[in-house]
Amino acid sequence: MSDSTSSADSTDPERVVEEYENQLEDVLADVEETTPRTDDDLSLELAGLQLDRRDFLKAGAVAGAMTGLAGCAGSLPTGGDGSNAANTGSDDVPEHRVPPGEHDEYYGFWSGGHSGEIRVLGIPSMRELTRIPVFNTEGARGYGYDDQTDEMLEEAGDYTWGDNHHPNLSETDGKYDGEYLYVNDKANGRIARVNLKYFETDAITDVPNVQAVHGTCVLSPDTKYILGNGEFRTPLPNDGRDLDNPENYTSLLSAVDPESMETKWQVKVDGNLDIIDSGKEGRWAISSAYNSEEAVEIEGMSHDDRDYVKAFDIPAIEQAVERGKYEEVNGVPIVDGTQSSTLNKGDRPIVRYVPTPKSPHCVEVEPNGDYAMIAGKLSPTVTILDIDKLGEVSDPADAVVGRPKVGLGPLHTTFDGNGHAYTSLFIDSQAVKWDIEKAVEAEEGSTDPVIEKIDVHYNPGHIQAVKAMTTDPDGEWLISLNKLSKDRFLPVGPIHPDNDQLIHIGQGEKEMELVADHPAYPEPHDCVFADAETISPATTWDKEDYAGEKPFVTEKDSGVERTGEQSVHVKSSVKRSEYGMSEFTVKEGDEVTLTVTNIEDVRDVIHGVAIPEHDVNLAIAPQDTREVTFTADEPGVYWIYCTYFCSALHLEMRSRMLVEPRE
Ligand code: K7E
Ligand code: CUA
Repeated sequence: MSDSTSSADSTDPERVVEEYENQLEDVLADVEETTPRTDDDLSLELAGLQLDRRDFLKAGAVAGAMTGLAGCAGSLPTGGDGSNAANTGSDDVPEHRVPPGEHDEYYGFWSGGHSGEIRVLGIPSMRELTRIPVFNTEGARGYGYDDQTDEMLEEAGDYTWGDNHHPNLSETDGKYDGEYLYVNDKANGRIARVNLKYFETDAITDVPNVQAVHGTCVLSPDTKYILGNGEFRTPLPNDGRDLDNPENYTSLLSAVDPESMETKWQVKVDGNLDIIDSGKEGRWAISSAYNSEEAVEIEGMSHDDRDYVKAFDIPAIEQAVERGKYEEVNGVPIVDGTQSSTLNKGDRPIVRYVPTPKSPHCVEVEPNGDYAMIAGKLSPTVTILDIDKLGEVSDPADAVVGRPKVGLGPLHTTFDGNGHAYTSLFIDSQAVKWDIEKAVEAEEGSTDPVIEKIDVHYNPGHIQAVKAMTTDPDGEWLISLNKLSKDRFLPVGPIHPDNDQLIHIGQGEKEMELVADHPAYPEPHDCVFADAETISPATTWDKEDYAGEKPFVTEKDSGVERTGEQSVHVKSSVKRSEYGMSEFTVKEGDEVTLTVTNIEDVRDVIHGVAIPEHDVNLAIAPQDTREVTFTADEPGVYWIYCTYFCSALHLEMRSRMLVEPRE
């Protein structure tokens, strides 16, 4: 096979690298030409730490590469022989394939990006177990088709899609409690909750006053809030004022109550907020941020050499809210956390602005809760923030205690619980493993803490080791969530799958080894893992969980009740292989509410209700009830059939809806 048009053809690794380097040099030359600066401009003195000029020029080039080159850069395939083979087969890599009939050790919850769904994988096998629709509608589960989920989506803005990036598991005492998963919608500024008893989305909140909820975390250790970063700066309120006065735009951090899903308070800050993670003690939440320039175009956004990470002092913010020091916009108290705010003067500022090299991407707090790692993105470094020092130092810059140089395009960091950090390098298409304490001791920009690098395919975003976001990670497995797959799989047209790669790290004392490639439907960003025992999904529904909201329809209850001149309520049970009624009659123009209960209590016997030409599609698990309301607007005979293959008589499992002409 040959491909003469694509410069991304990675079958010739040397050509790819050569081309990439040429392009990088071109960008470098551009940067030198178009932005003449003095050495003083380029040296960053932060907490006594310095980066050299070359790093920043390279970082400038990276900015171009992130948009221009990344897609065609790629990197060397693994193995010096240029083959695409993974380094499997080494003796100290445990079996990652799980034999038929056996279960995985971990649940992995993957964000689905702009597919709007959460995907559930078994780890280490990477087998996809199910998908949980969140912001999208989904036929197989009837999600968005029954009245309850349809209304939930409607009340959350009635958008047809979402873009979820950051799944977070609920915690009690700093441990995953297996109850809920929370996830952001970057597209429409929402946060959703997935109930892990039923693996079903049960609440979505449209967060007021923000567009683009991006970074999201729960406040450790007890999920007091779900914290969401409003990434895009907008006028406040965004009602037509200040259209072209960007200096009046603002970004907000929102705190959402995990039970009521109401937004309790918001904090406005300078610059754009990006990603967030919580310390382990419930006091600090740390956000990366870019565009301290507050520009509205790309050149301006990355003009300055520094940005500010925001460290939110949650109890101090709560106190400001209690004392009434806020303005209320659209029903939410908004506290002023900008640099000039009076709430940031005095001895307990509510937001600390920590200077970092420009445009950092992610923040991850390591398992001990001592340090937050801020990946440089445009700088080849990771900034290490000492979390305890945030409340002690008078100059927040003094909370920076390390800045190792790890490689080009550092985006996200993860941990094995044995003192090592692993950072994804978007430009280098590598994962780099480094020693945390060594990095704190080393000089700024030192490469000494770097232990090892491994190539990934291609261009990684998030990187996650098993349970890395807990106080007690397991090590062993690491996943690199790569944005591009290029030629790694059979071609499937121009929209390629992503490539999630499984890497063995053991307890961090061995070499990283690439174990498996897994194509992923676009576009996962992040994932989170829990021990299999942590999650206890129901195998059938408990009707008490919907008592008072929906009836439980038995065979005897099945029937048609006229509720108005033009409305009927049809109730039906369903079991193998029959509906409670083999037919029912309504009148043309009737609004029909159809309530169906699956009266079986055997696990995995699901029944469906599909009514052709009426867009009716229910999926009903054992002991569950679903309702749908629709209009029977054309007289005629309509066959109702079951969509789930439930028994040998599944095909014969039918009912008829007879729609009588209205006289
Ligand atoms: Cu880096 Cu939205 Cu977490 Cu994507 S974000 S990669
Ligand atoms: Cu019930 Cu098929």
